[in-house]
Amino acid sequence: MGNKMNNIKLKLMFLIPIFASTILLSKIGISEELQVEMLEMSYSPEILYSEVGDKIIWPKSKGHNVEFIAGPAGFSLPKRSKMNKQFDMVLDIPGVYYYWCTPHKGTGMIGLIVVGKDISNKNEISNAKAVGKSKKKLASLIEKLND
Ligand SMILES: [Cu+2]
Repeated sequence: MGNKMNNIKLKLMFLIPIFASTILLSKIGISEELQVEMLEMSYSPEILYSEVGDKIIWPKSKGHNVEFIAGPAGFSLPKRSKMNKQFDMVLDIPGVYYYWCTPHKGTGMIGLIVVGKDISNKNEISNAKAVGKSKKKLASLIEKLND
């Protein structure tokens, strides 16, 4: 009897960590790392499609940064990123996000991220503030959004 109990305890000691790490691994497995390059005067891609929980990385690029302007309801705007530094962001709310490069917002250096294929807030995004050439650019990016 005592032996049997010890056996069960022993099995649990092995099984619990296996279950826990399986859950952990499957969580890691579904989130990806995606990159947006900061080129001369634009982001690439200008529209990034991601899934909830993906990590988005803007590798450092001289003279550029990332400043979020709008996103879906419940999204609180992060502090704008430092110039010449890599910026990482995990977006957990489905919807369209809009950001620009602080020094180049007037020349059309803006980007959109669509999380979870959800474009239900695209009208709010198209009404968000835009400066100079970014007004036209924002309208054209909104037009390109996939349903
Ligand atoms: Cu820039």
